[in-house]
Amino acid sequence: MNHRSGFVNILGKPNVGKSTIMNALVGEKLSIITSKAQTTRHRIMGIVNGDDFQIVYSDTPGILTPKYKLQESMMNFVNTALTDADIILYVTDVTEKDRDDTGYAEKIIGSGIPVIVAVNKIDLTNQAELEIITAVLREKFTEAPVIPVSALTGFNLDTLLNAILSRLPEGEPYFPKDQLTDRYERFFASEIIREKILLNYQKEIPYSSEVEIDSFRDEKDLLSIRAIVHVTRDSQKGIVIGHKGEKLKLTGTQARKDMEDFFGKKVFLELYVKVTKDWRDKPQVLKRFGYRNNE
Ligand SMILES: Nc1nc2c(ncn2[C@@H]2O[C@H](COP(=O)(O)OP(=O)(O)OP(=O)(O)O)[C@@H](O)[C@H]2O)c(=O)[nH]1
Ligand SMILES: [Mg+2]
Repeated sequence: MNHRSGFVNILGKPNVGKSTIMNALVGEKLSIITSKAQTTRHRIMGIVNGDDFQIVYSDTPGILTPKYKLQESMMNFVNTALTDADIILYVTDVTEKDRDDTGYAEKIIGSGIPVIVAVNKIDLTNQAELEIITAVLREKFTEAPVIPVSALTGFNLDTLLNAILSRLPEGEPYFPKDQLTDRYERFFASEIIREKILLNYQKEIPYSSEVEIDSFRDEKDLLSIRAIVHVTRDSQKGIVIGHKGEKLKLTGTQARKDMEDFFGKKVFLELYVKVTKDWRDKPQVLKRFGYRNNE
């Protein structure tokens, strides 16, 4: 049989479990996961190889109506992913209420690209409810298989994988077969820190924070990393640092432990907090942080 290969772009509203699904399908924690919406801000590739296939997944930010430039850039990642997919894996979950207040499902259907719909988090519902949800989706996505899954328990991910494989176009691999992702170590280091910020802080702090890796030195037995947490306003700096620096210290310790697992090495991590006023709306700063905007 000929070799097959293609881009499977994972799209859907925030918090439905896109990143959890990609990590489960790839078998590595490439994307950070939290219970807060808008955890993913970039497009992150995860590559899975078989003897006769290569699947290039792209995890993307959740679809939303942008309110500031950072979110515009997040939606640019989504829009590109809509145009360069061989297969769109549209993820929804059993708790998503208004299934399409952005009108994006229509855009996906109208793209003419083969779609697979995954209904995630079925561990949170029962058969009767699930049947109602899938019926509504089948009515909307008439050409697409609608596959109930639980990324958390792994339930039915094999069916999802088979649906992907059966639609994968013929072609040579796009990436070397030992390559796992398109991102560098620095990116994963910054994301691991951001995950802990999402976890440890409430209200606007997670949405106002960005992590920049200031230096990343690989010293044989030790990774030495210095990172800056950028916040948008003066008042946020103290909150991030916390009383006697305890909160930032906790965040750093948690991040360091995860990094040691991820990189398989001892890590020395220094964290600083800096106010970079309104960074979320400044094109030059956003560019430095790895976001693109259509200007
Ligand atoms: N119960 C249950 N929870 C899940 C499942 N899959 C993901 N979650 C949880 O749902 C939350 C969101 O998961 P993510 O994978 O970060 O969702 P996302 O769609 O990537 O979210 P954004 O990046 O914000 O767009 C996390 O708390 C996950 O643990 C599932 O199958 N069952
Ligand atoms: Mg995500």
